[in-house]
Amino acid sequence: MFEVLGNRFRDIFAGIRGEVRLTPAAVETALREIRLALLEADVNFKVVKAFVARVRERAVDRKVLDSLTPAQQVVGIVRDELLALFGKPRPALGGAGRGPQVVLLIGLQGSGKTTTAAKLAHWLRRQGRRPLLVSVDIRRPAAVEQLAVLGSRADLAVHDPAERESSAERALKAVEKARTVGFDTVIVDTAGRLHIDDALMSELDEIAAAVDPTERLYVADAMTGQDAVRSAGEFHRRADITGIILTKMDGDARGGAALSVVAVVGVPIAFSGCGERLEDLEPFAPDRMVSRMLGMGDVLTLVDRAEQAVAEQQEQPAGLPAPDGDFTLEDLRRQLAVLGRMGPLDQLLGLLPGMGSLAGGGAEIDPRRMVRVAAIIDSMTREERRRPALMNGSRRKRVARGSGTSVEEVNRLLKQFVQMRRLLKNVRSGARGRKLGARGLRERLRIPGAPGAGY
Ligand SMILES: Nc1nc2c(ncn2[C@@H]2O[C@H](COP(=O)(O)OP(=O)(O)OP(=O)(O)O)[C@@H](O)[C@H]2O)c(=O)[nH]1
Ligand SMILES: [Mg+2]
Repeated sequence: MFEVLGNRFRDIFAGIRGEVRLTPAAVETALREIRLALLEADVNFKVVKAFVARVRERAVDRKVLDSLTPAQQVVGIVRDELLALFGKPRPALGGAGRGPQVVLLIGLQGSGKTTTAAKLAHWLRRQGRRPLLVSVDIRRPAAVEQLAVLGSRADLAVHDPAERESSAERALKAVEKARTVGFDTVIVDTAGRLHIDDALMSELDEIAAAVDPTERLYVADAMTGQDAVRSAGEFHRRADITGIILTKMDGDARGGAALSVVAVVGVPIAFSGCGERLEDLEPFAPDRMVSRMLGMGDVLTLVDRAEQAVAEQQEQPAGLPAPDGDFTLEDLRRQLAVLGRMGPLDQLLGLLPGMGSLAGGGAEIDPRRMVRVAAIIDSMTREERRRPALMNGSRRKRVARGSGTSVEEVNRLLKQFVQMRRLLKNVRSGARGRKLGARGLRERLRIPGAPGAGY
């Protein structure tokens, strides 16, 4: 997400870091590069033009000029203006009125409506809400079933009557059911079309007339860049939308749709989808997007995800701390479980400041290897996990047999664990942690299961 821009901005800011004063010439050079970077990222050209003009106007303002270093000044202005591109922040979902809230998801074929419907229900449930899903896509034979399968896999309620009814009837019955059973939100997944045409519009009109939606969210595939912006705009002209959900942000290195759509269409982005899993939907957070874009990482997102993963973990309490309060294999085991819930490691690395460039460097963790490491730890006794020094030859053999791995693998894990623990001690004491930097940390802290870690 935003890798292209992130890299370019980093270079641009590095280029002016050495300047003592921000001369008009230096400003112009930076602006030219910013303009190119945005165009390369597939940002709408009118948006780019206005953006550059605003940054120029502010960058030559003398008062600001003297109080900051040139690089800081430009970063600050670019940051503000990028934020402005996303418009005013909006609540992820509009507040509920009387009766169940109805969220209509609309968009072109394959944009991710059905996936997003399930993700949204999952997200709402996490907020303590009671969502009900309904597909009104009666055109494509497998569409209704697709949502039913997604829903049942995650134990989400889906309204799926056997009767043959029109789209509007299906939606209306779902809302009635929500009212009687006590669901507070109905998410309506609609049929996609290749183009926005009259048939689509009249079908949506009918559904909207039947259920009076609180939100009409346009689901757009971010990977289609300016096409997504155009279709959202066209749609908004024909029928008002209240928000946009940008999907497949994970596959969109450029970010052109995200940066243009609010300015062009005039409707805020409500959520962004960044993967195929249910968890991969986030309320759109402009400030996080911008810090990610500026190569400053996104520690907030990382912390949130970590907290969420920990909260979800339904394991028994950690037990007593190890005798010396040290990092133990039990801690490592818990961390593996948490990591597994947080998503692919390369994605997570991208969220850490300075780690962005590493993320593309093949730091993927093979989940199967992580499973083996977990199996090894699981095969140890509690005492062994807390005092790995107990692991003599015969214990290692037993654990290898019990976990279906080999003695070599057990040896390797124990060795890495000792290294990890040493490193953590250093980091905690603060002596080396600061100096080590991202690369040093990664080299030293070989995460079990990562390539090059020997597993
Ligand atoms: N990588 C990635 N894939 C996604 C995301 N959202 C949806 N997809 C994938 O996009 C494809 C289409 O998703 P659907 O949810 O079926 O799209 P739809 O809009 O309901 O499609 P129609 O009902 O045919 O109009 C599926 O393979 C999804 O897994 C996302 O955020 N990231
Ligand atoms: Mg669908």
